[in-house]
Amino acid sequence: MSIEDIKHDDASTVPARRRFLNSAALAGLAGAGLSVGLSACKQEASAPAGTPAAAPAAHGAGEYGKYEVPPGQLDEYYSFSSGGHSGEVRIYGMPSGRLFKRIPVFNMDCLVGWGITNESKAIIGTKPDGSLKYHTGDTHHVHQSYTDGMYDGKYMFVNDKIHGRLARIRMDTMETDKIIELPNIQGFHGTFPDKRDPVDEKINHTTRVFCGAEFSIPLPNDGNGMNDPTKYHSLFTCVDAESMEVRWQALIDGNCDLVATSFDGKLAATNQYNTEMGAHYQDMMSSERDACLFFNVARIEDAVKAGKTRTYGSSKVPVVDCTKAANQDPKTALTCYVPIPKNPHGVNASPDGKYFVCSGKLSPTATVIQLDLVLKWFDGDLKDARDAVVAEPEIGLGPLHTGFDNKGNAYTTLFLDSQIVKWNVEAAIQSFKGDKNAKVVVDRVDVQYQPGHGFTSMGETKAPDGKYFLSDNKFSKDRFLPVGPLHPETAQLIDISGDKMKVVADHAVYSEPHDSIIVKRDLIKTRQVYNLDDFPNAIKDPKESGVERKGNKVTVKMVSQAPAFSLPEFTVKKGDEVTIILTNLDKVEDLTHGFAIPKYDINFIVNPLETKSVTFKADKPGVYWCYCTNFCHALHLEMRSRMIVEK
Ligand SMILES: [Cu+2]
Repeated sequence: MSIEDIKHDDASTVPARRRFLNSAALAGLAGAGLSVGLSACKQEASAPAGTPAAAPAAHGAGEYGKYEVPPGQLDEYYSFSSGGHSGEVRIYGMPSGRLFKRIPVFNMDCLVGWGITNESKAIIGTKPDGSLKYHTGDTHHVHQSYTDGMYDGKYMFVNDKIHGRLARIRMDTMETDKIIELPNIQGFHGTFPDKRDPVDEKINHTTRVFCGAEFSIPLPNDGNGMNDPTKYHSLFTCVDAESMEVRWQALIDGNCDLVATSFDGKLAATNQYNTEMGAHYQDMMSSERDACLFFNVARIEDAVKAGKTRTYGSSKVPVVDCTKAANQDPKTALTCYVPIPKNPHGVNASPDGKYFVCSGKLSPTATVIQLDLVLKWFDGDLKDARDAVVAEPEIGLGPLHTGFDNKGNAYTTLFLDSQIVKWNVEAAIQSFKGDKNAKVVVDRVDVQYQPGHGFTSMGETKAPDGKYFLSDNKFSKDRFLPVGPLHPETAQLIDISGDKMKVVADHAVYSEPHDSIIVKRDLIKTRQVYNLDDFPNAIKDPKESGVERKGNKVTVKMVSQAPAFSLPEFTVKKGDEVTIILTNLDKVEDLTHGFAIPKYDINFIVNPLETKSVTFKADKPGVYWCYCTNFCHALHLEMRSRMIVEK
């Protein structure tokens, strides 16, 4: 038996894992038998085309060899992944699954000094006393900015579900450059940038970011009406992608979950799982149908311009009324509620620009909504919003998220079945019309275990390449060496290029990824060094180094050039408020220095030609050896400066 047989039985009739277990029981020494089969297979297979001759024998050989990246070679894709309640974003290489970078966003990070330096504190947000407003975050969804329906390598947006914040990461440095807090919402879950301007047809790039609030709260949430369900509402928020200011919010019925945007820019949508507006768990599942809620962005912005808005609490953000009651006439409606089966999760845009697909979660179906029919409803030419649904195939238990290839197929994660199901969108539409011969479900593959998000390579652009599907699974159980009670998560790589899906790698990922995008490497252009002019407080010449005093406020200016800081020592007095400004004048790529002050809880890095600063109270007299934490030179250990705090 080869591994091929095990993984690719007709899984629609015999789930492959059960078949495997049966076979294993019959074989008795299944593990041994399998490993013999595998090694034999590895010896026989020849290296696939494109594998360099110099690659070690262990790489490039065997049926999984082509999914490995040999030493010295680069991955074909970046995978950008949210980090869940770690509050960060991660960058992996695909197909290798190698972790390249963890970008601190809403969390603190002592590697780079995120949450410690003055610059990062200003981005995260502080209380009046200068301490961080929040120390926690929960990132769920990452999406990049678009130009002409493709990633443009400019920005990446990510949500914080806990505190209702949106962050922007600039892609040239892959660092967070802006964080804003959305007013009057809780449980900010789904987010998606638009793909072209909804109003100005000439602007064919991302201009706005849409944000869905999952938890309804009393508006305003000021301690009044806490037991009055009619006071509870969710708001859908539109943020300007460039200024990162909130442009408007929409008051809706029900809640928001995930968000999708159309390629023509006209529509944004959110799936809704609690149209019942239940405040308790059991109340949230009583309706047989919830909705996918479409926003007519241009009409909403006309209403904002016309002043048909209100505000809540101290927020100045204009709020438009997008409830059902206020939007009865399609010809003037700002929103269209399309009924779909109960408690949906996930809404994804097909790359041809025609459809949004919602998953059932509590229904074994995916719902295909045709966007031009939604626009027809807004024109008053479609009688019933439900008529925009053009297919609703039964695909399996617990469908959550859908990715797309370049051949008209959709790939949906099935949480309860622990499978990925491949189904054909046009066949589903034909079947919905009554064609009994339409073969909707094309293939299934088991994953280990309980997949949440799943995504195809380039699948959120107009040009998916149909090569990979990545399944972010919620449980890994027995797939990795045990590391205590908290298991690693699995991102399983699936080759979707052939007729049959094939799981080709288990990548262990640190808890807890939710969403990723897989981006071709040539679409990302990073910079290797900063520009001194990017920092108004840069110390451009070592001669500017020194200590300046204004009362008890002391500024210490210095530069780093391997293997020395420009000030071998500096003196301050107990009680001083000390600000240290450090510019790294090394311009060599990758020559980063660190700066740590023992007992003062300070640690940060400065990349080539970058400037950072920290401010602290010199409350402990004595000698403190500030040292370089980031290996930089043969004399790295000698790279120090002595801080003397006089009594
Ligand atoms: Cu150094």
